[in-house]
Amino acid sequence: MLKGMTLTQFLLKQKRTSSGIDENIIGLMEGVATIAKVISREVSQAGLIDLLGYQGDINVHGEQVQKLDAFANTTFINVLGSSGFLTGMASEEIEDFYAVPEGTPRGNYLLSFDPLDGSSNIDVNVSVGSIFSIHKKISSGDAVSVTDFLQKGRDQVGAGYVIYGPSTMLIFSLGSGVQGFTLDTSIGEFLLSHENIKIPIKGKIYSINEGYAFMWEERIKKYVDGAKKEGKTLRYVGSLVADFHRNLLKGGLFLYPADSKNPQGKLRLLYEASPLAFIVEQAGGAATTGSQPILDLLPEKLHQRVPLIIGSINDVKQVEAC
Ligand code: P6P
Repeated sequence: MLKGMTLTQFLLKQKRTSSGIDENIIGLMEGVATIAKVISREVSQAGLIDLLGYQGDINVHGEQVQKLDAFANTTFINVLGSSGFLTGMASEEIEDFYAVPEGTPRGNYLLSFDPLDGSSNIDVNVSVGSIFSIHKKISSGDAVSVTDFLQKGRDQVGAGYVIYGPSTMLIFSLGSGVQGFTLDTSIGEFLLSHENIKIPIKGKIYSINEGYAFMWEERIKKYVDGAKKEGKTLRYVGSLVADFHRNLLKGGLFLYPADSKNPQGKLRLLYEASPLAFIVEQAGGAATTGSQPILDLLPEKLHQRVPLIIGSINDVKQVEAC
């Protein structure tokens, strides 16, 4: 029984039993845990220290950047940028990738991340999250290149997310199952609370923004009609990490399909769909664009958008059968 184990104890145990876990990965995951603690502290205090409201900046996608988005992005860069575990980072908040400067300690890994997803929910105190994806550097030479980031999701070394909700949880996989750690704020430690998470093969929940029903393609309409007839219930927070996490634990399906407004879909492949697809497949679920597995896509651009249908494997198959 590993429950209650600290993140450090768990990672060191993993290192003993999994060849793919080296000191750099352990250091990287400990860095992510530190980032999660810092962002959790700020998110929980945001309303009090006037971090809310718009900073006035616009990010690469033309979206107004909430101050906490910027804070979260800076935290990732500050904690891991010169940690010696990474050669580069790609963030939703930065147009181009961040190359760890020459002369700074560099490791063999790359981190792609959405520092604070669902940030439009911050002002109304709804759960938000951070999502991260880890690849190994594949280009020759010491410097990182964009091709290092544009790797298939199936080649991720690890991936995970943090959900800043009633409790702060770190959910991740390094390729041997999915583990959930809950932050014990009284001692500042992430403790193993959800060991070897498996998503139910079928769920009673579907998550989609029904406000866009008039823009859906026919087969999405057909699936949703069928789901209603089956008596499934609709749960849609509007925060990807919150919707995904609920479905991971209880079973269900999240859909953000392409539609006439977003012909490529809205969600990003590199640091949203791909890491969550890695998690869900490790947990026995599935993730597809509607026509092919998310993890088999070869990204062409850092901020590439993709349709996302993800969750219980039988529910994903039901959509594909429509
Ligand atoms: P819509 C939040 O802005 C986000 O990126 C995801 O967290 C969430 O799943 C999605 O957008 C919600 O989008 O169009 O339904 O408001």
